[in-house]
Amino acid sequence: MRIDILTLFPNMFSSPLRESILGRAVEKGLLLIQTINIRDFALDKHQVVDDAPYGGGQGMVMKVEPIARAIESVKAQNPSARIIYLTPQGKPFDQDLARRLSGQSHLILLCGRYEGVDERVRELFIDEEISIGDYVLTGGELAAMVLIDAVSRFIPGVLGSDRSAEEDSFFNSLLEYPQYTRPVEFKGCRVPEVLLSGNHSAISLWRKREAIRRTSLRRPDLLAKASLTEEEKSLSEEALNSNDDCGMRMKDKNEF
Ligand code: 4FV
Repeated sequence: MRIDILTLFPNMFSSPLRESILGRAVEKGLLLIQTINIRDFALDKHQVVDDAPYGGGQGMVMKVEPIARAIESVKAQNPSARIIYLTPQGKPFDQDLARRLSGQSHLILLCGRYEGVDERVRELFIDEEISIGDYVLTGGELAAMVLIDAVSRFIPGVLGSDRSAEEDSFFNSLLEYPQYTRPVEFKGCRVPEVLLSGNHSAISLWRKREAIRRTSLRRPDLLAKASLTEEEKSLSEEALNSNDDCGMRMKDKNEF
């Protein structure tokens, strides 16, 4: 996948895209990421990229011309590239949207700053607006990184050969089941016996039940979206009444 990032702060992307899984994906050529500084497309002597809002009000607005030139420079190379603007006014980003975007060959991500971009950028150029959450960031750059990370995991070869993003949390929109590794006992908390049993059908049943229980306790909104089989539905009732969470006995946390 090719991703062009339009930003006023290209250096923000250097290290996150050089480390670990994403860094290796770039090295392996599975991800072609280019940052483009919008200020390079402000042709006046002072390379001005923002201005005061018409109608008054606080803050500044990003000017349409530098952004238009930057977008046209990339679209000239590939007219079919899909342009995404990261904004709190966009559709909520989630695993399904990440999976869908991973089917695109070329994304252009526009990162806003200040109060955002001139409305004509949206009207003339933007294909899709996406929000990573209902809070206000200082810029769209971190949102772009979140999107790149989540989408890249669906690209074959980005996750280790045996791993596919299809097995993750939110697979079937359920939260993940509890994970354990050595030591088998810590501060009186012992790994659930079933996980030590080697009985794989019992283990997957336990994991399914735990995923449903955790989802129904923490994110009932997700459970409503999950397509559960009758057996799974009965599991959720049963799961709600059982609880072998060692920590739970220690202190009540998280379940609100
Ligand atoms: C944001 C979000 C976000 C708004 C004003 C940048 C900031 C500033 N982007 N999901 N939440 N953007 O807060 O995507 O221009």
